[in-house]
Amino acid sequence: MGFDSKPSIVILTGAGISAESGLPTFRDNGGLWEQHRMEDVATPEAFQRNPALVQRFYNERRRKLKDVSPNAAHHALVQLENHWSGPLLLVTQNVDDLHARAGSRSLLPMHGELLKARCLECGAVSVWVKDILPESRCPRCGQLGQLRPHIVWFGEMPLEMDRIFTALEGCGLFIAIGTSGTVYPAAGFVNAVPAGARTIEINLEFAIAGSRFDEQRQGTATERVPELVAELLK
Ligand code: BJW
Repeated sequence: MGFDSKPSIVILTGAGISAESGLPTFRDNGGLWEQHRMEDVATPEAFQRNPALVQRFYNERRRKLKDVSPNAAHHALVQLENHWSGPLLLVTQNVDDLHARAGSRSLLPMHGELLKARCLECGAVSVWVKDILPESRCPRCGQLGQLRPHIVWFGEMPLEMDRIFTALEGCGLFIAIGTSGTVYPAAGFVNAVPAGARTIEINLEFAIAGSRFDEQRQGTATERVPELVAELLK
């Protein structure tokens, strides 16, 4: 079903949209949290306790980005952005660069980006495509060994929350793709949209308990997202 006028769209993506590109999700079978305890690699305390382990976890994931490419779901969202005449904001929980590489422009990576490093000394955020090592220097202030991955860990504030909630509160369509909806604040975004807004969820599988979305479309992101985009642009 299409729209008569063009409402503002907010799209939230999670690890499921990149799964078919070859990047593991967190909580599925074979996911990242099966091999690593999230308390050991994705908290500020873990980084203080064992920076080498945390850097290795993110260095390995950063290296892997070279071997993967955006898939049909990432590309379909670019089509939607290019042809939708209303406002559109793509909020991703993913730290990979696949939306950006596909060509999404109105993109907000709320949990940070693997290809950036942040300096604990001067706060500068720099593009960083290599491993972060003890001998790495901040490109801005030159300090040695003070770079951390530009990633939002548990207990830290996700990025640009004001901009996200402003968009949610003004949207007419909210679409969540490939996220388990277990991590807040993203899991609560569906509750922040106006009462009349349409809400659609795409996922490989759904919990049996009731959903907070108007529509649930079950299937892979590479099937369901291009389908939905074609419907919306009809
Ligand atoms: C497919 C598919 C295919 C597979 N096609 N689909 C107690 C109660 C409530 C909240 C809290 C609490 N205790 C602590 C909190 C807060 C905490 C939190 O939510 N914890 C929960 C675990 C309970 N949150 C925070 O700390 C956040 N900060 C915060 O809250 O600040 C305060 C604040 C308050 C109010 C407003 C604003 C701020 C920070 C969260 C940081 C999350 N960081 C991580 C790791 C870092 C990034 C990284 O290393 O990559 O981000 S955790 C991890 O989970 C990662 C992801 O972005 C995030 C979400 O995971 P996602 O994407 O949903 O992946 P999965 O694996 O869970 O699901 C994949 C889905 O895809 C599945 O459903 C599959 O079915 C599906 N799928 N293949 C379609 N082909």
